[in-house]
Amino acid sequence: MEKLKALFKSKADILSAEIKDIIKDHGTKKVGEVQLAQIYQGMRGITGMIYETSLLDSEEGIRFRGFTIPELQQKLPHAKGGSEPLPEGLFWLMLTGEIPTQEDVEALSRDWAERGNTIPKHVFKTIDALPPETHPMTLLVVGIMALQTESIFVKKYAEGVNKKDYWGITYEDSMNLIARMPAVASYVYRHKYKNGENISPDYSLDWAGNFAHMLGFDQVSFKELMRIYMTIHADHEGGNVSAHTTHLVGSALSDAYLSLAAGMNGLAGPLHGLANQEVIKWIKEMQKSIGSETPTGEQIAEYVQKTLADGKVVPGYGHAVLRKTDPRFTAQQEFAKKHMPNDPLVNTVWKIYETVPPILQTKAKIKNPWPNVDAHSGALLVHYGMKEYEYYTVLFGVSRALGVLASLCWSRALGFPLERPKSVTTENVKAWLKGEDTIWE
Ligand code: CMX
Repeated sequence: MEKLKALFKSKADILSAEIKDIIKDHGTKKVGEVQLAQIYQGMRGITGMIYETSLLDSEEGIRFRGFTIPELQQKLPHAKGGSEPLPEGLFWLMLTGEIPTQEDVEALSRDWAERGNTIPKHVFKTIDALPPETHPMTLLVVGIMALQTESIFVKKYAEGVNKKDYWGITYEDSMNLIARMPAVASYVYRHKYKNGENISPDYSLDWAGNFAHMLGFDQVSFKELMRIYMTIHADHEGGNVSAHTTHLVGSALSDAYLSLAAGMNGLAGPLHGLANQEVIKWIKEMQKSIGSETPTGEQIAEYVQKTLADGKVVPGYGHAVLRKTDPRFTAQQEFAKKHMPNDPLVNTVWKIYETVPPILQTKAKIKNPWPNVDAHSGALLVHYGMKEYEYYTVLFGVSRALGVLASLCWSRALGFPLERPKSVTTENVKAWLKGEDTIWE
């Protein structure tokens, strides 16, 4: 058994035993109260799941196994000559809780390169069969679904596998799927925007570097961008739509392919990952409406007011949990300061950052006026010439696969059961308010 798999199993066995004791000794402890409004309003603030790979603090943002993004930039191994963390290292960390060595990460790069090299032809044919106007996220999901023919979990389950072994076949499916995501995602890009002229993989590169290469962007700093991009978008604890959906669908013992595809469909919503395309679309529309590529703060403020008056959201701003500037936004801003400080679109993103929060702060109902991860990413991509903004969520998706599939491995290793919360009707609520229904008591 390879080192990562064996280490994961040993960690999972320890945690599994600890969880059994926690439930035995403390399983009846109350962990909070739920208000009626929370049930109607998207279950905000209700803790309802265990998710080991990352944890979100509303003030300081995401920590992956306790490490902040700046800490990951410092501690995770880098590519030769680079300074951004390799996403392979983050995956290792999420799966084991340990920072890997350079050697570990290089071995994982090679492992993913080998696994990524074998994609059946029908996957590409299935993508080809869809009409040209198909959204790239739909193409990605269709590609993942077509890959499901390769699921080891499905084959072993049909043969009658012992439930103690679910973890291993979920791990194999997850590793294979992650390894193949860059090839499928870059196929989607080249198919839709570059006349189907595909670029052969260069498996001497790391996972993100090879992805950049297959997309057709071979600049050294674009590869660095992909490394940090794939790292910071990977995970955001368990309750966000893509993570929670993957977890929920996986709890039915749907394999990694089915579960990730479901999560990706959630990521494709404009209030979640699709916001990254919406940000650039919104900026382009603003520039057009104002008649300037470099609008002033006042012009931006006026356009924001118009967006709000039209009953639309300002994309890239606000968050269900965060209450400060998203550190993933800050990481991208730092990258831009280093690589493209004078880029006009990037400068506009920074001007929007100065302008939008004070306006949103005046709207009491908006709980977080600060930018999230999606407010910055598009401008970085445009800088390198990737202007097809409908594609941006696919990049987010490739990265998100790392976190949600690492978590899926944990869920199977810890033997988590089918997820099945209770729901009630408003008739129940009304009857309960009148004292005629005791459904919660
Ligand atoms: N612009 C305008 N209105 C906003 C807003 C924004 N950026 N953010 C929140 N609001 C509004 C909400 O629509 C809601 O209005 P209603 O009561 O009329 O429905 C109200 O403020 C309260 O919302 P909230 O409690 O502050 O935020 P939610 O937890 O309900 O929603 C989010 C969070 C992200 C969906 C919301 O802030 C939003 O729509 N932002 C813009 C879209 C976006 O950037 N999404 C990406 C998030 C990151 C990611 O997952 O990729």
